[in-house]
Amino acid sequence: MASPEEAQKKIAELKAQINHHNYRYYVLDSPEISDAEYDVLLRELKQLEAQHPQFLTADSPTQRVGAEPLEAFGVVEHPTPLLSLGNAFSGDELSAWHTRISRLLGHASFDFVGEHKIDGLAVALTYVNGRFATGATRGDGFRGEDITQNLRTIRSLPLAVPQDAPPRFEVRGEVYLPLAGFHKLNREREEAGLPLFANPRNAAAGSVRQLDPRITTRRPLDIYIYMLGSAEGKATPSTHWETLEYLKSLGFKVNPNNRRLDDIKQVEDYYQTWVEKREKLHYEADGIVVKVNQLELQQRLGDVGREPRWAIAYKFPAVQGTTRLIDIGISVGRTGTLNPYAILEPVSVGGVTIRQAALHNEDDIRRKDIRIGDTVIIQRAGEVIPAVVGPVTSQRTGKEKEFKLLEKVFDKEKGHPACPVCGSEVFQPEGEVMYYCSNAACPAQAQQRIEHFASRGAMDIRGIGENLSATLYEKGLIKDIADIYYLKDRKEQLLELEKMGEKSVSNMLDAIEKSKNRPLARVIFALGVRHIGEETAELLARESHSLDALAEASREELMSIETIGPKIADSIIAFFRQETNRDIIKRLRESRVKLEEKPVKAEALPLAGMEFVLTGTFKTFSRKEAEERIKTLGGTIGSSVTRKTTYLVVGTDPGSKLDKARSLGTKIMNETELQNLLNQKA
Ligand code: 5U1
Repeated sequence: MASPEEAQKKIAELKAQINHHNYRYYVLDSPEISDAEYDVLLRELKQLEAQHPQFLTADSPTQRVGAEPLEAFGVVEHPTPLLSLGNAFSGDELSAWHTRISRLLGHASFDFVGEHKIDGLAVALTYVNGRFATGATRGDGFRGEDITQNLRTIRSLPLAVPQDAPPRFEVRGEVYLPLAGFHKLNREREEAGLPLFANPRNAAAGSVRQLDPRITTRRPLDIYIYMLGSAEGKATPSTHWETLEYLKSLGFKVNPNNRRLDDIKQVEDYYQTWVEKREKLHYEADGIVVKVNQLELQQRLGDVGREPRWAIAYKFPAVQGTTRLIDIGISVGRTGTLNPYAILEPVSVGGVTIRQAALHNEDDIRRKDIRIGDTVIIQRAGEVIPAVVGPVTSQRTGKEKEFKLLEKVFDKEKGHPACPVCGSEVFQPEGEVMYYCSNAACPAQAQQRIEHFASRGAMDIRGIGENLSATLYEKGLIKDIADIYYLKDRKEQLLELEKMGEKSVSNMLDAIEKSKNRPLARVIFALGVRHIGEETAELLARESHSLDALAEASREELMSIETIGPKIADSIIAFFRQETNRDIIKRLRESRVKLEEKPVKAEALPLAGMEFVLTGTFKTFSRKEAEERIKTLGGTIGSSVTRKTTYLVVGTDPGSKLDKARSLGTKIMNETELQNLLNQKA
């Protein structure tokens, strides 16, 4: 054990460090260290304070829940504090918690509820006389920020609840950004040269804590409610599980993965199930939350510090590892961006050997102070490319080198920084963080443009993935995207390619043929115009109705479209001005790719006025495809079942939406019925 003097010094150091990281995490939404590293610091402080209680002060970060609310928002006083959770990092720690509470409860019998601990932003919502009145962040646990207007933009948050709800009550839950939305947002930010969000929590927090709710509304945020904070004037259930059911009946979105669990063995099983399946979730979760089910027993157990004794977060093992950053390489992206990536000493993280990881851009590297030679923390999440979280500065030797992109790509013979693939000059547009290769015909860009064109969100040509697009390009079978539609004349050469038999060639050619009728928005997105993501492409398609009209639009005309600013307008104009791009479009038209769409009055469409909500997975189409077809026929897509919903479309493994639809008497249809309806109305 450390001497009292050493402990006092270390406690002061840890407090300063943790306060700094709290500020970065809660206030700036821009952490410098991983959650796992933060947990280590906090644990060390807690341990030292437990061993030397004379140094425990009220202002210690172990006694706080979050950070000061931002002044820019109004401040909301929480009627009862928003607690945070103690952690268990192993089965032994969970078992110790169980023993502790069993003893405190005099071995009364009780059961548990298991929930997912979602990586999002904790919020408290107050309803008065049936209406959503106030929404607040946790803040420091006592006072949070008033984010009512921004929360109103979340479509799964009920703005009104049934008449028989308590006249005044508060619920608590987690606002989160689904992983697909998080990756899309970061892709768009990368293309727009904006700093990236480190994780879905920061992206959700950054989206909710926008002073302009119009920005929040464009982010696909969602919310799960996980408890009733308080309720006045009405009796409420006596167990947590029944409370969750009750909250569902009031119209709140409650996580369908919650489970009532009989005993601690079932808690362990629930945990193990999700350790194995967590990568399949549509959100990021860093553990499970275990709660004592009986509310009366929760009361008896009470709180310790700012943490309830009746609940604990049982954390998933971190999918993180540390290794040495040998060097930083540069790859060239589809739009010509020079993308730094980490070259690592191979390390096994969660059973997968990692040799390379994403580093995003030079600003990000500098902000995180990552240096070549550093020991770095690597994180794997879901299917995505592993990322470097940050350096372990305590392991520095002094020999680490700062990374400078322009020095890295400097070509001595040419006397200037050059693209590492084609040797052309590089440039950095004003106000952007990325550097670009100036050669539109750069082979790295050309090959990735083909891959992007064929990708799922674009023309969705099954079969032409990363590997095949590279082979087709390298073998000279296609040199640009228009050549894809002339592959049918090169069947012999296709059959000579490795792993390409009659069947796969014919499947690929069928998929190419089918892609000719994709909606105009997809074609615009597929062209890969810089700064044009899927949403902007949809907007441009709605406004222009044809690729020709878009190509001919002036800067002023483009900028008169809502949300199109000078950067996007200039990018569109520059794209269509290029001779090579005009030639590509000409050949797309000659091969009968649909480049226009008839303007149709929305109210005249066959599904006008109908709202569809989809739940579960489908066999014959992806959810995106189904949504697109519904929208093309004038229907709208809802994210949750409300009284406005016309149909709930149910696939396999439907979520809680099915219960909600049944309780509201909403019409329910299966996949085949939807197919029939769409075919009949098309
Ligand atoms: N699912 C869930 N997440 N979560 C976070 N439940 C839950 N409960 C919490 C927190 C902080 O706190 C209560 C136990 C007080």
